[in-house]
Amino acid sequence: MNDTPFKAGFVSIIGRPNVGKSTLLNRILGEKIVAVSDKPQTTRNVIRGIFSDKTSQIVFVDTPGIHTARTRINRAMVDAAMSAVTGIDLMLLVVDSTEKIEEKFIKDICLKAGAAVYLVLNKIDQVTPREMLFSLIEGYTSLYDFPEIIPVSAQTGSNIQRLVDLVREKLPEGEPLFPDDILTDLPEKFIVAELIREKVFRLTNREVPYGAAVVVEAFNERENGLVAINAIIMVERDSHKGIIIGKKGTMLKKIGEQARHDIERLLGTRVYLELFVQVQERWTERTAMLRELGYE
Ligand SMILES: Nc1nc2c(ncn2[C@@H]2O[C@H](COP(=O)(O)OP(=O)(O)OP(=O)(O)O)[C@@H](O)[C@H]2O)c(=O)[nH]1
Ligand SMILES: [Mg+2]
Repeated sequence: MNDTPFKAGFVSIIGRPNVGKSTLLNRILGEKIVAVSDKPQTTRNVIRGIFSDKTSQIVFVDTPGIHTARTRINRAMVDAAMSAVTGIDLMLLVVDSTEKIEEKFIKDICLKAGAAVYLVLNKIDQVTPREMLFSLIEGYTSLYDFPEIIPVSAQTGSNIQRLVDLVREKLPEGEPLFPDDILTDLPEKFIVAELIREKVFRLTNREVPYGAAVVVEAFNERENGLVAINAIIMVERDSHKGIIIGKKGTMLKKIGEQARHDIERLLGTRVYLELFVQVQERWTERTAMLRELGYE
């Protein structure tokens, strides 16, 4: 064991919206730190998740899905994703194996990549018949000389260990950059806001989730071990506020209950969570607000 060199490095997770990048990060870490939903453009920031074991420390960089962005906030999201294409040791280009191959997109990203690119074929649990996988792999092989093409299911965990092993092989020898017991370099407050935002994404529809942001205002550890958290859900319109609160407050209660469950799991303590809803018109187009929320 002692002659196994320690490996360390940065690995970005890049791809179209909704292909399962964030699900993959949570699965590798074994904890939920980033929001996942069935709606595209769930992830808004670049978020580093740190995987540590005896022989390696791998900093995985989750990114917003790359798409043709029209609004200001979406442009900021795509810029953030593109910033993680370089300055890394390896890129995981994630695709949905139930979708058809986007030749131009794949080639473009591979050309811009500042490091080797592994192709990750996600959602293989949805591919039937299995033989389809072979023709898919052939198709991707003819596009670019990927050192590895790895079929996985981030949802079921299938082949994820193999993926981590292959990532480790490609990383340089080096010392860990972070303590081995932290999951991310972001403050707890940020992850808490992300978990609350996930519930808004999952439980509301149409334009409501896209106009919502979450800010954690207070995070206090009480003597009895309980953590008291106050957070504001910011929305763009009065009508959205009504939807988030719901009939007799039922929606807000549901968001709060589900978020508290995830936060308690993450922190390993009991949590008292209080949520407020506030209207901030057109915040998704306002530079100062975007900057304040960490989106620019
Ligand atoms: N069946 C199946 N569904 C998956 C798998 N991985 C992710 N999903 C689902 O795909 C949807 C999108 O997952 P996300 O992890 O939020 O996707 P993303 O690529 O991070 O999306 P953005 O943040 O919007 O760019 C969710 O409904 C996931 O549950 C998988 O391996 N199999
Ligand atoms: Mg995501």
